This record gives sequence, C-alpha cells and structure tokens, in this order.
Amino acid sequence: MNKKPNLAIVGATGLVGSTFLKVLEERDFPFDNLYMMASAKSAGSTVTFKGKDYVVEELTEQSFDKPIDIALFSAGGSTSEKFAPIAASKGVIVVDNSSAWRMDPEVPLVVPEVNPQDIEWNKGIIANPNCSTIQAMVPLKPLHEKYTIKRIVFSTYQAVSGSGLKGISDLEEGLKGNDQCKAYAHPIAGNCLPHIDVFLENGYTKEEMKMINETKKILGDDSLRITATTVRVPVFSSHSESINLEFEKPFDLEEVKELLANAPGIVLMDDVANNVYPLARSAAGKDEVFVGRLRRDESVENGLNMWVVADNIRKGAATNAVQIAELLIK
Ligand code: NAP
Ligand code: 3JM
Repeated sequence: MNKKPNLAIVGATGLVGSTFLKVLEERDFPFDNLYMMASAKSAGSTVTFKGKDYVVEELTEQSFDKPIDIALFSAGGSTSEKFAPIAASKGVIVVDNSSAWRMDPEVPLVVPEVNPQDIEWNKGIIANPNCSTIQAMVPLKPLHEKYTIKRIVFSTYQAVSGSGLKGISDLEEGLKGNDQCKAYAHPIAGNCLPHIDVFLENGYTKEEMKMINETKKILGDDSLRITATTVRVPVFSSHSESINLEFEKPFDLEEVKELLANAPGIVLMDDVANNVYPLARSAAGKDEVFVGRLRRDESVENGLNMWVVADNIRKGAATNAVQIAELLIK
C-alpha cells in the first residue's frame, strides 16, 4: 500500500473495539480516514481517537460503499458472517476477530510471530485466532519446529474480559455479593466454570474445539493429537494456560528455555527460587506472551510442562489484529 489506508473499526464501542483504538494509537498506525461502526444501538454516539471525536455509524450493507482499505471487525460471529463478505466484495481487507471464518479453507488464520506468510493468500478476509489459541501458538511454534510436537494437553484459566462487558459486570457484581448471571450459567465470583461458549455433541465446549482445530491449522499439521479443557475463572484480565507437550525428539531443558527466551513476542519468567512465574495481573496491559514453570513431564518420554499467560484482549485479540494490519501495509 503506497498511500495511508482508510480504516474502519467494526464494533468500535466494545471492549475489543476500544482496545483496537488504544493499540492503533500507541503504535501510531498510519491512516487517512477512520470510520467507527457499531449496531443501531450506539449509532450517533462518539468515540475518541488521538484526541478527536468520531461519530459512530450503524453498520449496514452500504457501510463499505465508501473507499475503505482495512476493516478490523470485533462485533460477534453473526455480524462477521454477514458483513465480512460484503466488505471483502467491495475490496476491503477484513481482519476478523470472531470465530465465524477461522476454519474456512479460503481464509488465513494468522499469528504474526508464527505464520505471517499465510496473509499472502487472503481473498479479502483474514481471521484472528481465538485468544487462548493465540497465546499458546507463540511458544509452541519454535518448539514444534525444533522438537516436533506429537500431543498437546491444554488446560486454560480464562479471564472474564473474554466475555466482553457483561463478563466484567458479572464478576464486579459477584464480588459485591450480587450473583448476577448475564454472561454465565452460574455465578463467576468464587467459582471456576468448566464451560466456555456452548457445549457440542462430543461433550467438548466450542471454545475447546476452537483451540484444537485452530492449533492444527496455524501450525499446518493435522496429525497433531490435541485435547483441551477451558475454564472461566474469577480473574478480570489475562488468560493463564497450563500446556503439556509430548515431543518426537528429545530435548534439553536449558536449551528449551533459551529457545523461548529468544523467540519473538515471548518474555521468559522462570525463576521459581525467587517465586518468579507469569501472573495474570502482571501480564494485563502488555502485548507479550509470558512463559514460565518450564519443567520436564517425567511421566512420558519427551514431555514438557509450561505455564503461559497473556492479556486476552491485547495479544489475544486487538494487538494481534493490529499486527496483522501492520503486515498488510508493509
Ligand atoms: P462487547 O464489549 O460486547 O462489544 C460488542 C461490539 O459489537 C459493540 O461495539 C457492539 O456495538 C458491536 N455489535 C454488536 N452487534 C452488532 C451488530 N449487529 N452490528 C454492528 N455492531 C454490532 O464484546 P467484545 O468483548 O468487544 O467482543 C466482540 C467480539 O470480538 C466477540 O463477539 C468475539 O467475536 C470477538 N472476540 C474475539 C476474541 C479473540 O479471541 N480473538 C476475544 C474477545 C472477543 P453496540 O455498542 O452498538 O452494541
Ligand atoms: C470470543 O457471536 C458471538 O456471540 C461471539 C462469541 C465470542 C467469540 C466467537 O465465537 O467469535 C465471544 C468471545 C469469541 C472468539 O474469539 O472465538
């Protein structure tokens, strides 16, 4: 792209949308015109970007008739399902944060540190993976390249901000003793809910199947054996994950630490003698993926355990999408 792009933010009033704006501003993303879009509910309201007020417009089938180069979508799956193809048909490149298009074989699913080359075959829609998948891929990629992963066990501890403003409100109210359930089937305060997104026929949740299927697509390896349990916990920001890996090849633990410490987008925090390991509260507001508690799984031949934490709204959603947009204008 030679000129500065025209941008649209779809879902600009939401939690992810407002974080798009924060990240674009912090990274000084170049743009010419900027359009803010949301539902009819917030049409006419304003959002501020770089000190300027922008009027939010209702997303309609005509929204992309004006010249727009890149649209960052975070307005839910059904909105993306309907409007991403309309935008793409008008020459817009959509970076979509929902699960609507991720597994479509015509749509690249991209984590910039892992598979930036996949952006090239986009046909107008590029999907941002699920938050839990994104933070896992950043450390798994260099390990898979070097030692060849055979099997993965994901166990997640996910923040309420992943459920948008309703999830945050359920935890805030719950901490005050009001067990409201706007986002969840049960009170989240004082609980761990082994239930994220809907249950499927195989007994897994959709969130668990997103992690399994998206991992295979991003690492380009359908033979990987993967299982997952995803859990919502009473934490406001940042998802934590226990990841258990089994490799084809033997590894040296010190070499693994060095590999991860030098990989892009990772901060190694592994000094248990001084109680140093990744924590949700210290990862909040950051763009990197934090990795620690590295230790051998002594129950199998080439097994490794680790603890991986990242801000689910930043690297898990907005930052990853803005990094994709940065690759598009490079
Ligand atoms: P949120 O705070 O509830 O915000 C939802 C946004 O979508 C609001 O701006 C809302 O506009 C807009 N919207 C809803 N229905 C719409 C419609 N029919 N047309 C246009 N805009 C509409 O939710 P959030 O946490 O920001 O999440 C938004 C979406 O991002 C999620 O649904 C999910 O698909 C995706 N997400 C992805 C990840 C990830 O892992 N990559 C993480 C979190 C979320 P109004 O103000 O007008 O209601
Ligand atoms: C994260 O359409 C919806 O209700 C959105 C559900 C949702 C998703 C999704 O499936 O797109 C909420 C939070 C995600 C996601 O990243 O997969």
